[in-house]
Amino acid sequence: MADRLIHSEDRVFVLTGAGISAESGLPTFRASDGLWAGHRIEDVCTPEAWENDPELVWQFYSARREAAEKAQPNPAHRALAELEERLGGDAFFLCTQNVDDLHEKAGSRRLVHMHGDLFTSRCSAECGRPPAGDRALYMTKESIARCGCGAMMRPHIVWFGETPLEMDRIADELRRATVMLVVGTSGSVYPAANFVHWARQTGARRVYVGPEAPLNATAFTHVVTGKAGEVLPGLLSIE
Ligand code: BJW
Repeated sequence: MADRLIHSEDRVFVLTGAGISAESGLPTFRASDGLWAGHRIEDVCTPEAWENDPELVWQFYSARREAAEKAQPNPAHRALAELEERLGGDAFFLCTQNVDDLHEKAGSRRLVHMHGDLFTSRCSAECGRPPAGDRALYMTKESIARCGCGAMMRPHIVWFGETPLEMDRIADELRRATVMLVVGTSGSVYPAANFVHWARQTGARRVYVGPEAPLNATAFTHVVTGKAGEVLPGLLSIE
């Protein structure tokens, strides 16, 4: 891009996906064969999977807890945290589809996890007790933690068919943004894949960064091809 992406008077909305954590060693969903231990990802990311086999679901999320615990933020996570610091106030907002905590580890503050949080669990019977921090690994059905009401605890994750979190706040921040930056997401999962269309209606500049064009590429004003950790640090200087 010839001009700087971000100017000091801009309000920036960032949407990140699994690709931003790839350079930290966490696999994306749709890369390679999209399988986990012989199961389709879709088969462990649905309420039906939980009903059929909570042990398998917890093995999947326990393995991901272990990997995310060890992972460190990469230059892309750090560049976004630095941008937030430089813009200050409420001129920066980060919406991540990721359930890892690499944005927090990098220092991001104004962020929401629209698909949930790997290190939180909640009552599977929705008894009304609030979600709680939980870093434990559950490899057998017997070991799965129980809520005070007696029901099994489930991962605090948004599965297919469930309602994403913080949608009102996300819509509000998108309405006010002058720049939308999308990083490392295939544009195949809704409603996140629609956010760029919402931003188009308000006239915001819409930039995608990733090694390949996403499915919704035509809705962007710019597509920057490259790995997030290599592209973002240079792209995010403010004019
Ligand atoms: C790099 C890189 C590097 C690599 N640097 N980049 C038919 C039509 C339309 C919609 C539907 C439909 N049927 C059903 C739906 C709705 C459904 C849906 O979208 N289904 C699709 C399969 C079509 N959506 C839902 O059910 C959602 N809920 C919903 O819609 O409720 C209704 C509602 C809406 C609005 C308001 C109120 C109510 C819920 C979706 C839940 C998604 N859950 C998951 C799993 C849980 C989280 C977890 O376990 O981690 O979320 S699925 C999975 O996909 C995960 C991700 O967050 C999400 C997106 O994946 P992402 O991040 O895009 O990863 P990849 O692997 O696809 O792409 C990685 C990208 O990185 C690639 O492009 C690479 O090129 C790139 N990359 N290296 C930068 N170094």
